[in-house]
Amino acid sequence: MASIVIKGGTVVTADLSHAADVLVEGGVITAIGPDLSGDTVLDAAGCYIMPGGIDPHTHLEMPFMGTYSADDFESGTRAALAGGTTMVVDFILPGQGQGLMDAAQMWHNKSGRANCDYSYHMAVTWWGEKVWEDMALSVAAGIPSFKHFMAYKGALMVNDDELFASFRRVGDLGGLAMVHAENGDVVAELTAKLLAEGNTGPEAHGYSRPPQVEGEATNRAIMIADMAGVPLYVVHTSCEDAHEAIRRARAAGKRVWGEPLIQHLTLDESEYFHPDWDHAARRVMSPPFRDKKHQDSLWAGLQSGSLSCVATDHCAFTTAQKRFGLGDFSKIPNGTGGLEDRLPMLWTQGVGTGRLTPNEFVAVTSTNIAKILNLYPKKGAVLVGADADLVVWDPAKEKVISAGSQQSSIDYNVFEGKTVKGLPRYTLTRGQVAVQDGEIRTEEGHGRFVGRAAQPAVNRALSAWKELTAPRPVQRAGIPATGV
Ligand code: DUC
Ligand code: ZN
Ligand code: ZN
Ligand code: ZN
Repeated sequence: MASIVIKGGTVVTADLSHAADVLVEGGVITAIGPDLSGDTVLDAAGCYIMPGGIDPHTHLEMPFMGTYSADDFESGTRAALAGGTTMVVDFILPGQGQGLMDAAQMWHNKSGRANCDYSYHMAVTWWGEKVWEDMALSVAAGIPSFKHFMAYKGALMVNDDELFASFRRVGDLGGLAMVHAENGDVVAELTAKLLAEGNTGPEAHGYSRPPQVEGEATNRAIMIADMAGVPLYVVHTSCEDAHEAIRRARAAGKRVWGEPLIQHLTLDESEYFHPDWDHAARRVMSPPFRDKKHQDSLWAGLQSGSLSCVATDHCAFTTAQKRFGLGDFSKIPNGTGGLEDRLPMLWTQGVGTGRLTPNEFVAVTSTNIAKILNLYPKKGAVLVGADADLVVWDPAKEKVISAGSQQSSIDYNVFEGKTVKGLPRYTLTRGQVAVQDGEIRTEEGHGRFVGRAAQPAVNRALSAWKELTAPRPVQRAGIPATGV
């Protein structure tokens, strides 16, 4: 079997940095140490050898707001690999009334062209007995994390009674509850008011979803998760109000995690006041970009450990799609890209400024989420036996981000014009070199689905409420309890 040796670099993990060569055979790491040899040599002199990035939050080819997100599993994972990310976790979004496993099959059909490995979260977009039953099948099929939208009223939003019932079910199954935390009722009211007063442009988007709607929903989700006895992962934490709730929950011993996005860390609300409508609309996503106070809070959370993972929420729409919202900001498809730029932007603005150490960078881009999602140490590690999902990172390599040279299918880039210093020299996906000195050598269909096991033993011990009330009646889909 042909082997690859990565020579002359410094291995950087979430724990430590040390000079070593890395030997790769059959898609996995088989040795780490001095003076290794192999059939092919990749020169890592001056570079860091790190676990490839894991993006826990993508929406590839997703039906949303009357259209489909523009990057599919092929272009999305190609963009990921170009930027040093070797795994994505995408959200399965069942339609209203659609069974979860039916939706999962649709996602499996789409993901056959992936260039790197991938996993899924399941979204709970409606509630009923069928969903309650399918949740067990989802866990058995390797999809034990369940996302709930507290916003997008009239479409994806679930109410508190449904949230509580679903969270309890997730807890009983040993899964992970996830939330998009914004108060959808308040967002709907503010949106209607802004439009009625003639505020139709993209600059109104931020006013329709102030930090308070996110702070309130984050607090509510944390309390409901605690009562349900389930761990909680809060996606796209964008502001101090939400971060404060997460920080407080963690300090109180609750198993709650927060996920800032690279966009919220590095772009601010002034983008929505750009005189060019297209410029502003291209940056419309939910939650919206915030001001510097909130950005500082997110960086501080990464430094102190109160926030755990940096994601993208990659949900890219072309300019033509964004223009569906001309004359009504609430119809601008929500979402931005970032898969190719997450690692270079975080390295430049985090490690490059001294805000993060290289080890913290690995933790928040790869290892932490691998542990939270029960992928570790197959993913997120540089260890013998781990998958050879690796990035050989050249801290001296520079470029200016430009849509003209990106892998994503869209016609712009929200980071356009930003200089990044720190880029992949090589990206390896299960031992295959997918990026070599900027040249893309991805192989369509190389990516595989990675199923994940539930963690019932871990999760059972979480909530005092659960301990006090166990054994408890089995609650079926919003239906009266049936007894144990
Ligand atoms: N927010 C976005 O901006 N896009 C996709 C879904 C979401 O919650
Ligand atoms: Zn969301
Ligand atoms: Zn999302
Ligand atoms: Zn292959």
